[in-house]
Amino acid sequence: MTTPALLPLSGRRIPPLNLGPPSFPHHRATLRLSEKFILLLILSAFITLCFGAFFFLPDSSKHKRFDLGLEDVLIPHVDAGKGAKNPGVFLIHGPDEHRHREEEERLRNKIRADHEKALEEAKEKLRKSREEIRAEIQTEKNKVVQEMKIKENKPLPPVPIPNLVGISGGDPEDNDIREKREKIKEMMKHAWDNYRTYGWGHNELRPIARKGHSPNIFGSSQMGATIVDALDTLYIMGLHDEFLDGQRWIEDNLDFSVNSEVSVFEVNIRFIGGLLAAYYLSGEEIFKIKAVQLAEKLLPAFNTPTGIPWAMVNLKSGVGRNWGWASAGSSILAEFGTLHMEFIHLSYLTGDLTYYKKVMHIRKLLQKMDRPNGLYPNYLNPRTGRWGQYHTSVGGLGDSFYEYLLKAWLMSDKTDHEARKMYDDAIEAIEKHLIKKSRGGLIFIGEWKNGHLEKKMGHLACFAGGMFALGADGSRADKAGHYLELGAEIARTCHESYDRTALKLGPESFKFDGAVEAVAVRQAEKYYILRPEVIETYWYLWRFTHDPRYRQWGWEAALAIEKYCRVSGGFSGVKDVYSSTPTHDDVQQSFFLAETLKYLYLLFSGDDLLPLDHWVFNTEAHPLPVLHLANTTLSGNPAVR
Ligand code: DMJ
Repeated sequence: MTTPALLPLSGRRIPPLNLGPPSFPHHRATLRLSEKFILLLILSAFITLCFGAFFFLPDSSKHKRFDLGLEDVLIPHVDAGKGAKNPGVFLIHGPDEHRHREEEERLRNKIRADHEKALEEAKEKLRKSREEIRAEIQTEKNKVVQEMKIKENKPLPPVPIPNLVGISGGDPEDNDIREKREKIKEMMKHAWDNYRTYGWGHNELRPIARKGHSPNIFGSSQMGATIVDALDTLYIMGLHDEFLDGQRWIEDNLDFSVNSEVSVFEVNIRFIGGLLAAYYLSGEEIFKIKAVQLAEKLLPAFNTPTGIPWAMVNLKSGVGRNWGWASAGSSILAEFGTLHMEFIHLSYLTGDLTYYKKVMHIRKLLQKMDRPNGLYPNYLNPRTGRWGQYHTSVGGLGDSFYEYLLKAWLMSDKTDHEARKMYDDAIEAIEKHLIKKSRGGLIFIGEWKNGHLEKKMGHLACFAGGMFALGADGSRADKAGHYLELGAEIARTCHESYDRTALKLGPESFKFDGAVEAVAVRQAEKYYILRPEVIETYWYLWRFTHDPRYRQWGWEAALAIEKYCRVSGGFSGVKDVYSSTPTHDDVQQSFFLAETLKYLYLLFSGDDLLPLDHWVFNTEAHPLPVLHLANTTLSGNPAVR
């Protein structure tokens, strides 16, 4: 869970994209191709000639020499040494000479015939009209495209679909709760319908300008990020027409063969995660096929000296690189450490262990490394395999790495003990060095920078309340109660960060400095961009405790979003949560539909909707089923047994 959308990127410009079905070169390009084609033919005739000549040339090692212009032929003769002035080379006459002349003649004729044939073919091509040549080229190209399509749409091997429990329902018995849930559904409709009207196919929506929007994490192409991210929320809310609409767009338009440089992490959590969840919920093969096609496009990012992937990859060329702002050319912990869940599912569904191996390689590498104070720094150089700056955080740049360790264990039906141990060790170190109590009694998670604790907590770090609660069961030394309590404390602190603002919406980050507690100080930290983490934590705490305060806090947040972020063209972030007259940032983030509204909907649903012992939510709130597999063998999948 990082904030690359908000961080400066090295400003390389990306050329505009050519979308839609595979395109063919326009007229001028085709003419150039035909000319090249003719030249090639002539060249091939020439090469044939040379090849023939070369093939039948005398072998110099044996001093064989054909002088095609002479009557006499000089060839070696094994018996011809005695009395010779020049041993090894003799003039040959008689029956031998006759046989050699015949042989020579035969070879000459063959070379001549081959040569003439090649020239004839070239002339034949030259006689053809430009149109005919163009048509031939086109036919060849169509054939190649056709073959590629057949390959791309090849059905994937059938695998046993895990037990899918609770993909609908969750109707609350209580009237008041049912009404609240309906209200959240209406908010989802408002966000979706406006995106449908004004931003369809674009990655996100500008609800005030009423047009499409695309942050740089999705590159320069229109990949319909909001559609893919929103699908499973639409599904569980029972918005089936909208779901089908999205499915049709994906079938007809979602194309990954584009010259676009995207964030590997963001595309993984939003697109692959979204497509996999949509596949599991609906059973529609197209989502699985698209997820696998996209994953193939991400794989070149792993071609680094260490196997730690680049942050970005060009989907067409496969060229990868890192963010310009990252310490010493490093990759980011929360990015390369947040691939595990999706990649394990890809291996499960395809029977191809490539994905599994990529993420396990990352894990093994991290396991071997020294960690200052037991903490994982946020930066790792993919060329040298060394840590960059010693900055550790449970918020941006670090967050979802810890989340995925815990969820790898849960998703493996609690058999991936290695992941659980790494999680437990990491959390112990975090608790020791990063988690503190403020003067006013609020528990917060600070950030560790070069041996110094910064008493600042990001909105992103608020997800950790839910993570601690989720990881309580199964924790070391019977500390379940402790971790559930810690989760509740984080939820309380994050609620305070909302409650101490004019809009009752939380700032991007807040400080604990002297008299200042849970409040943003710098102007640049006062915005709220429809983020989900605090509501996510309320939901997990609700599921584990059923304490009504979490529903109450969630409802407060929903009302504030409705009041200050809703505009007639959708929902927008706000620039200053401490100002009672908010200015909008005019972006409806795709995670608002994927996460914020989904967690709110689940908060007002019964626990039978997507129960946590059967489903694990990826960091973008896309539910993936628990796989009942052995830790390292993926033995549930017959294709890889
Ligand atoms: C989401 O894309 C994911 O939750 C990610 O892990 C972090 N940031 C956003 C939401 O704030």
